[in-house]
Amino acid sequence: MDGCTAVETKLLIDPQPMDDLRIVLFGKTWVGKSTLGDIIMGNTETFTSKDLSKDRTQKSHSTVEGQKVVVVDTPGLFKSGKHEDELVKEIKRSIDLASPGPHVFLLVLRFGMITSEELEVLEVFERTFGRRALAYTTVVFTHKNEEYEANIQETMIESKDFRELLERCQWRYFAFNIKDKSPAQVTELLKKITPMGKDYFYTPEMLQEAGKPEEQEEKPKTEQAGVRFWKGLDWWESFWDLWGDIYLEVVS
Ligand SMILES: Nc1nc2c(ncn2[C@@H]2O[C@H](COP(=O)(O)OP(=O)(O)OP(=O)(O)O)[C@@H](O)[C@H]2O)c(=O)[nH]1
Ligand SMILES: [Mg+2]
Repeated sequence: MDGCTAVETKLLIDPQPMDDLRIVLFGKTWVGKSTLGDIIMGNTETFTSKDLSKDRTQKSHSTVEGQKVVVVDTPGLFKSGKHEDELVKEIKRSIDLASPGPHVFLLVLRFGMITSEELEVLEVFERTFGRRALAYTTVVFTHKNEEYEANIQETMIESKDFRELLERCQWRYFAFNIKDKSPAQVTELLKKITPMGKDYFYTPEMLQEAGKPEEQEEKPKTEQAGVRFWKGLDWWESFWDLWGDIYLEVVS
């Protein structure tokens, strides 16, 4: 089982049932984090409630098809008038709120607007939670529309930033259509982001390490992709069948 840490190897052999699935939402302001959080929780208006401060990290929980889900919504990046240090401090509270630590970060991006600013979102994410957090991250594109399937191919070919962003998240992504209120879409998303075992999560210790020189010097390791990478191999194969030739053409 080359490339797996001891705990990951144990999880592959001995998958454990999840008590709760803990999710942290992260992204630029106004991309749809709170809306996504509410839909995951079963079409509530928890995070989009007018009474909630948009500048605070908020937690809520729900049960989706028998699975307890904890969602932590964070304030949006790049809001005018907000100092990054203060914001990052507030966002870091998400790790305590998702105690003992989130199984997954959803990096929420608005599809179709992948520019250097979106890469900057990823930079802030890495500065906040450290490079190791990428192994627990799935990109969620909001604003999915009918043209999405055609657009994604075009965007992938044309936008180096887009490819770089997805590469750094090990090509884990999901396009979410907020107009589709059926539970099937949420079930599909949860299936994609659920790790193999309840003990595979980002920890407060990793947060402590984030930004330290050792972490910055650390090269990305294949094992950091973790259990979800291995679990996602079947997905990867079908993805590669579809896009592999195009990708090779672009990089060659
Ligand atoms: N058409 C469309 N509108 C969306 C989508 N997602 C969110 N919106 C709308 O975009 C606006 C912002 O959504 P929010 O969920 O409040 O965004 P946010 O990222 O939580 O914003 P901040 O809390 O300010 O960082 C709302 O008017 C949503 O209804 C989407 O996928 N498609
Ligand atoms: Mg919000």
